[in-house]
Amino acid sequence: MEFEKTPAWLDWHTHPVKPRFELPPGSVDAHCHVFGPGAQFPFAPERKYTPCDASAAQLFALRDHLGFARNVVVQASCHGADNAAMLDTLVRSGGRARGVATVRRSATDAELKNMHAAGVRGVRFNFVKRLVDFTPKEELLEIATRIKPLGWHAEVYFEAMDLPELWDFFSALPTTVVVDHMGRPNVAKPSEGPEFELFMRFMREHDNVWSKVSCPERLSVNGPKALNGERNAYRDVVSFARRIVESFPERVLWGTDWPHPNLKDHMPDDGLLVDFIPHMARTAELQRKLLVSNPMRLYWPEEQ
Ligand code: 0GY
Repeated sequence: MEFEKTPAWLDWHTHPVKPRFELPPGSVDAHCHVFGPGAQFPFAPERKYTPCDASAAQLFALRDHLGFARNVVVQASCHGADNAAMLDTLVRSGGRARGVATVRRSATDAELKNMHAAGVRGVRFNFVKRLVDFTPKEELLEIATRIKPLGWHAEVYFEAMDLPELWDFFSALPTTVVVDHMGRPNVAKPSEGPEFELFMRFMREHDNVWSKVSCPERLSVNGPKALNGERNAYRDVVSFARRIVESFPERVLWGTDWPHPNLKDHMPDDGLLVDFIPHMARTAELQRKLLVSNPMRLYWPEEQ
């Protein structure tokens, strides 16, 4: 099928530099996506955007170029609940990728079992209104209850202003809960202020909650961009990410978010994005937890 990209869509960077930061051996890029290719894996009719293609082979080439050992491929909303492109990536990876799926109430136990065999270890619940239609919370809770015996977790995507409304629902989830992109703080506000403090309290009071300290390129308001050799990018995001990494070192994950859906302003150089890591995780010990031991514990527990 032929697809036309959303107007002003920004394609991923084709020639990222080599990061200067040396990733610890066995590092996991724990948040990335594949898009199609649309001709092979059509985008979902209910999608809110139409991306460029970003294939499994292109993801693996980036993994090798940057120096990651493994990937976690998160189902992108443009594929709805058709997980075929993501599952195909897991199978092609030869065990070097695990996945987070979108699952509807209608999924059968056999489908969940097949996804598990392919490498899925979580479901994603998306509350960002520009990306998905509303799903009733009781349906999500039912799904979370069904995936718990498989040892899967729930990954949740929401914006900071919606945390108060979602707090009780998240508290009721019976699994590990992974929050995307630090709960999307407004970094124009202080990292010690009430909005971000609420997120910190949420993590403090729920020891099953983890955070991806990812997407500085999406959150930054006025920091320098990871382009043109800038290895100290997105400085306005650093204090937020550092606070989480240093407060909850055992419950943080990092990912590139390649191929970076829906960026409006610029497309980062993924090599320079990797150089953001040592600004938030300042010691070798914190870096090893963030990039190796935490993602291995969550996505490859059988290797522990
Ligand atoms: C991300 C962020 C975004 C998109 C999606 O599934 C998606 O379409 O996650 C976004 O637009 O903020 O995590 O990739």
